[in-house]
Amino acid sequence: MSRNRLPPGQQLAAAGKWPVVGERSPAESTAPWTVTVSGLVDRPRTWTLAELATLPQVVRTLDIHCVTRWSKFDVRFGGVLLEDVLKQSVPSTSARYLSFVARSPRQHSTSLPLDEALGLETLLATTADDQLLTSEHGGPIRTVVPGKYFYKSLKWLTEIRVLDRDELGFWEGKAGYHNEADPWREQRYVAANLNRLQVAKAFTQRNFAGLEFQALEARGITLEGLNAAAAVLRNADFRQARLPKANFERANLSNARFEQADLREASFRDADVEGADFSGADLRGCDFRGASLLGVTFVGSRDGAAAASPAAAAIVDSTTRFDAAQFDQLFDVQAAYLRSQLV
Ligand SMILES: Nc1nc2c(c(=O)[nH]1)N[C@H]1C(S)=C(S)[C@@H](COP(=O)(O)O)O[C@H]1N2
Ligand SMILES: [Mo]
Repeated sequence: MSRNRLPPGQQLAAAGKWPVVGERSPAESTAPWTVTVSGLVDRPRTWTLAELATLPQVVRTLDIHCVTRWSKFDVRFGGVLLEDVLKQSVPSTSARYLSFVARSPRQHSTSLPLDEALGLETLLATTADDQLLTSEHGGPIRTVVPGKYFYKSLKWLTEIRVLDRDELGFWEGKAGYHNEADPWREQRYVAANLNRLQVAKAFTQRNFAGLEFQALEARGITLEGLNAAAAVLRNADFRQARLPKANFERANLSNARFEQADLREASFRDADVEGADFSGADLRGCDFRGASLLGVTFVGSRDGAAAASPAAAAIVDSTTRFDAAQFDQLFDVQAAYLRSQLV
């Protein structure tokens, strides 16, 4: 038997109904519609719709799943493959992420890892059920990303930025929507036990103080000066996040991931960072006094990969503060690495 087509927590929208979610219309402009491929590519290019129409046209019948719990089966989307557009621009070897940007009042955006966007066969769609896309559903052109919540499918596409780091989109960076967005794993919001308004407020005010997030997904996020005092952030993923001057005093960060994060002048005083991974993070000016450091990684990675490569070592210098006694909690190679850097 084939697996249930309806992901957990979803309901089918009424027959023939397709709700409009989020922005309802693009930015007003009389300029002809274009789609630009920019960033880490050998050949940046701006396409008119007529030029895009010369690429191979594909039709895909897809199920869409909105994070607000409605799904719609068998929408026939027509357009061109992202892959066919990107390959004309030749992404450079450092390209890892794509940010899709809308010609909309708030320049709405959403992002995906490059490999995933291609692997899922992302479409730049111009038709749905054999009709031109209506404006409210993203016409004249939108992305459609099969297998993700529909918020990863951007209406009114006007730019595809090719990047080496993730830049979180509008919902993901401002409203706590999950950056991976897999409907089969119910990756709706970064914090399962907070409602969307609470999460949105925490992010816009950069104030997580005292809040509890389960396995917060905050990879690549920018939250300079975040106040996360006494927050419960076990298993949080802050890889590559920009968190200078963040306040994590007394927070529970056990097993959190901070690889490659910018943590300059952050405070972890009296925090629990047991099992956390700081490899590659910038820890200049950071304060770890009083923190519990059992099993922390500063050099090499917790996954054992790239153990000896210099990029995998945290940046630590005489401005990074520890109590001498804390080194007893660390594995020998970790303590030796810190001692070698702190002099
Ligand atoms: N430009 C833009 N694209 C967007 C949004 C938005 O607000 N602006 N909302 C997203 C969300 S949350 C969903 S569910 C789908 C909704 O698409 P629809 O209105 O065609 O159903 O578009 C996504 N793409
Ligand atoms: Mo959505």
